Amino acid sequence: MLELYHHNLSVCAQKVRLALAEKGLDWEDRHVDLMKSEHLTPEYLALNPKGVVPTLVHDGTPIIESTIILEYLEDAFPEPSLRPADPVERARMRVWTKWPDDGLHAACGTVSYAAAFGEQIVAFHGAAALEDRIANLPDRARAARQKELYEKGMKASFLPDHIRLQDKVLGEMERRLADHDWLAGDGYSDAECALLPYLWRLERLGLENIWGERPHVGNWFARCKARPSWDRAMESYPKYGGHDYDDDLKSRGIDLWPQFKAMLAA
Ligand SMILES: N[C@@H](CCC(=O)N[C@@H](CS)C(=O)NCC(=O)O)C(=O)O
Repeated sequence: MLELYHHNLSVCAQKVRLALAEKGLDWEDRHVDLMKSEHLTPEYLALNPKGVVPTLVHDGTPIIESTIILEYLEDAFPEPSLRPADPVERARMRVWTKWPDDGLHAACGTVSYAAAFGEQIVAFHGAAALEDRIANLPDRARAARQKELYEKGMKASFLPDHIRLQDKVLGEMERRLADHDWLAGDGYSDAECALLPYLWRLERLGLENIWGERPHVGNWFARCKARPSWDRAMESYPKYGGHDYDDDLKSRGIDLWPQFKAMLAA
């Protein structure tokens, strides 16, 4: 049996949900409410000492780290394969799947917290409970970033570098997709699973203009969204608590693109 401890909006969990959907695997839903700090309970930390989602539990054995979970799913359930057969293309796929672990994920977190999450988490917890939550995060570098984001929001010192990193990855993607249909090999692979959620996050924050002049990325994104896996893993996935982080931005008519655009131009 496969159980996925995850959160509906978590990009890392979305990577795994996409792979599960592409492979046609069924799984039991174990939703971890990050807002309510369920990822920091002793029970969850026993499964995932890093205190993050996702965790895949396969027949009782927990597997952590979304990139490693993607590899695990390939090893445990090889068909249909999400790994190119050719060794060079397989290496290329792994370079793409490494991006989130090499800074893209932290960059996405920064942009998301600055744009929407930070304000929502502060409002939900209040100052004192928030201090506790930050103090309990196992990853201290992440805790320091979150603290600054709660305090400074769009003025956080590392925000410009983090939007620039996302821009750089999109630039690499555009170069590859200019003469290939897929990021690696000749079909949808774990490279797609690993990067699609980051584009969706940018889109949901109203920042899709970041690939406005990158038509090949835009076409690839549209093609990936047209696959049945997208709907199953992403779009029609249930909202927990009845609302999403971007509802607020939309209902308040907030457009953050001009500020991010200025950071990219600086
Ligand atoms: N390297 C980890 C990162 C996991 C991660 O950062 N998950 C986020 C959600 S996307 C999380 O659990 N955040 C909780 C928090 O920041 O307190 C992975 O790829 O699984």
